[in-house]
Amino acid sequence: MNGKSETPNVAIIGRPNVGKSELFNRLIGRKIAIVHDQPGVTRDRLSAICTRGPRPFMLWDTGGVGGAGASELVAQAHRAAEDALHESDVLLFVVDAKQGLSPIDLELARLLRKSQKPIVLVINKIDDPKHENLAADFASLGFDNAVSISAAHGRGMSELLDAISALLPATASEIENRPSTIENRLSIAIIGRPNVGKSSLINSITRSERAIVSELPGTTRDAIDISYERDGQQFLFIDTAGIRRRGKPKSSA
Ligand SMILES: Nc1nc2c(ncn2[C@@H]2O[C@H](COP(=O)(O)OP(=O)(O)OP(=O)(O)O)[C@@H](O)[C@H]2O)c(=O)[nH]1
Ligand SMILES: [Mg+2]
Repeated sequence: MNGKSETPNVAIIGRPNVGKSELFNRLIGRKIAIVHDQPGVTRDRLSAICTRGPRPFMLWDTGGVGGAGASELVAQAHRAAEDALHESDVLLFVVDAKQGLSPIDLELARLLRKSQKPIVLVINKIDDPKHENLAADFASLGFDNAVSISAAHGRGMSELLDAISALLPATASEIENRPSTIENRLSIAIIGRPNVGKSSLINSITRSERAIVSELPGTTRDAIDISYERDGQQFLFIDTAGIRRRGKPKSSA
């Protein structure tokens, strides 16, 4: 994360297993982050530009905060979330409607408020309009901006994108200013013919040894930036659409 780019930063924060990575993937439109039914899966900071809303922003997935255990992994996830919190323009505080309000949510709400950043309370796992009443549980958290969503089913995404763009700072400008200015960031463009496995290559790098493979929906149509941080080194992978020979008829990217 950086203070130099004009692309605003939006961080997804919440306790483990609430669906942060699922939301990240949904908003980016690609299955980049690992989604798994087990808390503490996300460890590294992962980000990509979200262009689905009225204004582009850099979206950050973070590790769950408040997980049990004191392993180095847990500590690492906490640090990443903390950094994301401090360096973001808008925070998406994700809670799990199926689980209901937990003491960790209360603690996190207090912590996030202290940051004085604009916050959207994102009440996830409301897969069906019938379950909309589950959101009431979180009213006591007292956030002005709250959106009920289902990251898994894509419910509530346009409401969420509207809420985010209403809170983005005025100085944010266009995607041309994407953070290639970050010092020490290694930018790596992945180029090749269609279907040779460019996206899978990036995925396997960012997923590291914990790879859980899901099929990528569709093909890459535009270049997409995927920021990745590991052991303090920042990488920017630029996934490009496949390059075809000239003159060949093309139906899609
Ligand atoms: N029913 C339902 N399940 C969801 C939804 N979003 C996520 N899940 C499930 O919740 C579990 C955790 O999802 P993740 O996205 O990995 O959660 P996370 O918050 O990133 O977890 P950590 O990275 O471990 O902190 C997975 O089994 C998902 O399939 C949703 O909208 N509805
Ligand atoms: Mg995760």
